[in-house]
Amino acid sequence: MRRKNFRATTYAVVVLAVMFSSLESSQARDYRVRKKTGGLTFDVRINRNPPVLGDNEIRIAIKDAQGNPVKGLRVFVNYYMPPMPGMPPMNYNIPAKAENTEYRATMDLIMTGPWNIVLRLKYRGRMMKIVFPIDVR
Ligand SMILES: [Cu+2]
Repeated sequence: MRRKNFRATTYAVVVLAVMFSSLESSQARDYRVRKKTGGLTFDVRINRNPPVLGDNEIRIAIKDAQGNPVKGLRVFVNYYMPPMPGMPPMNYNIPAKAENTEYRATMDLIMTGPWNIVLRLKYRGRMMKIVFPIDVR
């Protein structure tokens, strides 16, 4: 797997890709995941598709069973690479900031390959967890 010092090359490729796809909306480029649990619907977007080395912004919209945005939660984003032989653990936990009807955070993904994303929050006294894998390029 490539390490972070290949980041400049990755950026150059991304810049070119963006130039050639400038007619697409930014939404079309988002990496999207929808999950439901405990009566809530989570619409998750990552602003890189596929997710890339370096900073990736994650936005989480949470709606109740009536479709109303759920505000005022404390949402935490945990992102980690499964343990691999010969690699230091890569496991990060950051709070998401509430912004309008969404929660936002920036993940610094420091290696290509498989990562897991775990969103954690408490809703009406219950701990909730959403988990999904991503493949960082
Ligand atoms: Cu690894």
